[in-house]
Amino acid sequence: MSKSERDRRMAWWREAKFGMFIHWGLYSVPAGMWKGKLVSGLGEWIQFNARIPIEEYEKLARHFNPVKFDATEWVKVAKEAGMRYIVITAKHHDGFCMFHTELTDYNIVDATPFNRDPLKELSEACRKEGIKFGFYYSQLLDWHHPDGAGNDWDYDPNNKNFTRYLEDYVKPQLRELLTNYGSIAIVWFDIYSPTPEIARELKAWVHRFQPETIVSGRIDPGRRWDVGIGDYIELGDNEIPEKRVEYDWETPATINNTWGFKSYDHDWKSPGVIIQNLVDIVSKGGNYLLNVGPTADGEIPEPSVQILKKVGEWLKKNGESIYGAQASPVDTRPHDPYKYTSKPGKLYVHVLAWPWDGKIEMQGIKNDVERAYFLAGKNHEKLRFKQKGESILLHLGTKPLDPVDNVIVLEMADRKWP
Ligand code: JFZ
Repeated sequence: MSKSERDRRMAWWREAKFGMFIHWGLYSVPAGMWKGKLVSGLGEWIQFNARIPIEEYEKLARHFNPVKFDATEWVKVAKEAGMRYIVITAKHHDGFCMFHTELTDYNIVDATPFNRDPLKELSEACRKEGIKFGFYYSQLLDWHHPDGAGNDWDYDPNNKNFTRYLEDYVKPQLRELLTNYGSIAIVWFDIYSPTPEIARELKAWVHRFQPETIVSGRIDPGRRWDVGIGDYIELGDNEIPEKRVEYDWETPATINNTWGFKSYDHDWKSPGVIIQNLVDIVSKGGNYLLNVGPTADGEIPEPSVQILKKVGEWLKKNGESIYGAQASPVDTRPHDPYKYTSKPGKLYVHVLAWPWDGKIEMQGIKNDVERAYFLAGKNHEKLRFKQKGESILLHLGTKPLDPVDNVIVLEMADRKWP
């Protein structure tokens, strides 16, 4: 894969910066409870954590009837949040398929009273609204299929045949997903192909059907193999690196503490935390894929909707400093009360903590600043500043415009800087 080919494929993704992850499946029915007891751990791992036999877990399908599901509404929530792409679980580790597949009846169309294909409806709604659509696919762990990995309580691991699983199940399902659901922007594999050869084989298989599809980093364990077969590096859950990463990378993140819905996880991140995480990630060159975990009724939990609405309001005023922005060209220290993003000729100073005296001093600005103003300011009225070599003293005034992140634009003399 040439650099120019990958650059072409990644262009929209580097511009987009912010996406919606959706973990939705049978696990949304128990929602973190089993036989009247709370099951600790991630919502979508309940079958593994409670070692639920397939015969019992399958029965959930007859109770899965998400009549409140409205793909247009979900896409509206993503758009209002300022999210530019959506990745939804097609098949998670429990093996239940959220799309109509000929390979098994263990899918939402054939096994539930719902009898509709949410991936079809969501992909169509995304296309109508200009949101990129992708799907998550668990290519190794499958606690339902006899040849899938991970279920040692119903099956004897010694009798499993992963090659058979890959050839007779995974590849045909990927063909269905890459043939029947329109343009697929991303295939978000998880977690890890068993060997680099299989990872390369899966990536080639995806591109046989849709050459422009981006393949996520978790097609392989990334740096652990040092071969990076995916189109970008997928960091750990909610992991934000200390420093800028000189490659395409993404932080997958929960909005509370679980991916799949849990009825009692109300530990929501505030809009402020989400905005500051987004700024931190973009300032280091990454994308932020933030998750919602819809209920068994087919609704995105209202607290998530309200949080995302507030994030979108901030992005409406300050999106220029995020979408298509480059990582900070100036090093900052972890405790600095500001982060930088940049575009040619502009440095965006994200003031994350308002200085009591209304002033901030910045070092390492290796170009002459011509003008400074609040990005969200009505008329971009000029701010007073004093530059001495590479250091700048900026007078912000005593009242912030925004409670979370006030973005100051420094217009540089060199329109091509950095
Ligand atoms: C995986 C899944 O097991 C989990 O249910 C969820 O879908 C999440 C997005 O992805 O969990 C992982 C996989 C890899 C790492 C961490 C969590 N990792 O490499 O640090």
